[in-house]
Amino acid sequence: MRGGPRVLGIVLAGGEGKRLAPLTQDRAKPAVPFGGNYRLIDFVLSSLVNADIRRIAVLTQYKSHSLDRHITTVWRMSTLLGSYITPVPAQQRLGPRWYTGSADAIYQSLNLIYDDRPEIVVVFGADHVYRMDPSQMIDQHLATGAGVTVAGLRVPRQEATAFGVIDADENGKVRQFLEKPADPPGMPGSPDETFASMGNYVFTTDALLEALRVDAADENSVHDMGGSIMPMMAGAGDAYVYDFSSNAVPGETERDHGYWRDVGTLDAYYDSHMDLVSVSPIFNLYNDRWPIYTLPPMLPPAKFVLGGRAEESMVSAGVIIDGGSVHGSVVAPNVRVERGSRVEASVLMDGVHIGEGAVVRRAILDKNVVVPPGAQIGVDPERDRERYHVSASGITVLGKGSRAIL
Ligand code: ADQ
Repeated sequence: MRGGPRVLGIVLAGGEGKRLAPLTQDRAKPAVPFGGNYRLIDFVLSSLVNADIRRIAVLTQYKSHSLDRHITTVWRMSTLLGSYITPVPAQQRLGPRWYTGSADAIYQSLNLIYDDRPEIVVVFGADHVYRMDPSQMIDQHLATGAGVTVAGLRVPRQEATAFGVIDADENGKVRQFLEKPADPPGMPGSPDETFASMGNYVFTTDALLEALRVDAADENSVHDMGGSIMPMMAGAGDAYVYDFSSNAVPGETERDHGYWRDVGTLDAYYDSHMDLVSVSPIFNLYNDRWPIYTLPPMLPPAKFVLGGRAEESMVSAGVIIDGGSVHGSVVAPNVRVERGSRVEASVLMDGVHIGEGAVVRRAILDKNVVVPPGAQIGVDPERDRERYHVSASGITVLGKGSRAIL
């Protein structure tokens, strides 16, 4: 933040993403491709960089190879100008073990904070699709003088059981923080709504260091931001909620104001793609006033030949639609769609090949999947269940490099 306090960004990018399998079989969840050109981590890093937060440590852990490569190639910053975005592997400073939880990840990487000497530490998750201006949250944090401010999303009370739930008073002061409670409390004046934690926090550095020290000494703690640090700081009266609905990002429309999705399950991941492709999308990637950055591959433009066409779809560079048709889908670079084939309401990742006469419906096809001529996916749900991974709501998913069965 220009002219403001010295801010260090820490991005928690070590999640395993088990519920996104098979997409997370070979890669960390924040490295999962999204929206044709992007990876999930691009959303949080774009929000931080757009707010001029340009010293960022990305804490990685599981299967981090493609994540590390993506960060170091796409997000390289000029250290000469005092900026850096750097992946930080599990440092195992405190013994030969992986991180036990997200707070332990920060605790084991405390040297980053000591080296940088920030006044404010912004700790954001890496698994979500959204646009946010963190500087507005930092402004509120400074105004309240709280030790921590947590971003809250208003959701129907019953839908909040999968989240950290923030029970706050009318002034936004957190009374208690409950990690994934069975029966979330309502909000003052709005009993059927509650604040779900977005997993994004702004800390005053000293308050963070003290909370981590106390937590590390507690042998019974799960050493987790939502599971231990937040309940502790809320209990001490040192936490405020930031209402995400008040966040205004340049160029957003009324439709995509407040868009935030936890794409932790295959169905949520799929639905979030469908949010991109309608005529007036509820999440708009074309807002160039708050861009989502990535490094587009150096490829020729998409080409449509022999009557090949795409409607209500996003089609990336290097794609050839060769007589096939695509509808309501997101198509990543280098995909081929051959003659007489039909792709509907699907997510095709880099290098997917759809053979002649094949049909693909309501499917997620990971990188380099081959659908041989005449194969059908998403047409007969029972048959798909025997052969492939099918999500709770019936989305057929083929893992990286696999070949559909005829
Ligand atoms: P979860 O997503 O269930 O809930 P977690 O699995 O800890 O919590 O993931 C949070 C973030 O930390 C993710 O970005 C993940 O990649 C990362 N992460 C997890 N373990 C890590 C580790 N050991 N090292 C580095 N990074 C790690 C959290 C909060 C809830 C909140 C939801 C919002 O605990 O309160 O509601 O996020 O999605």
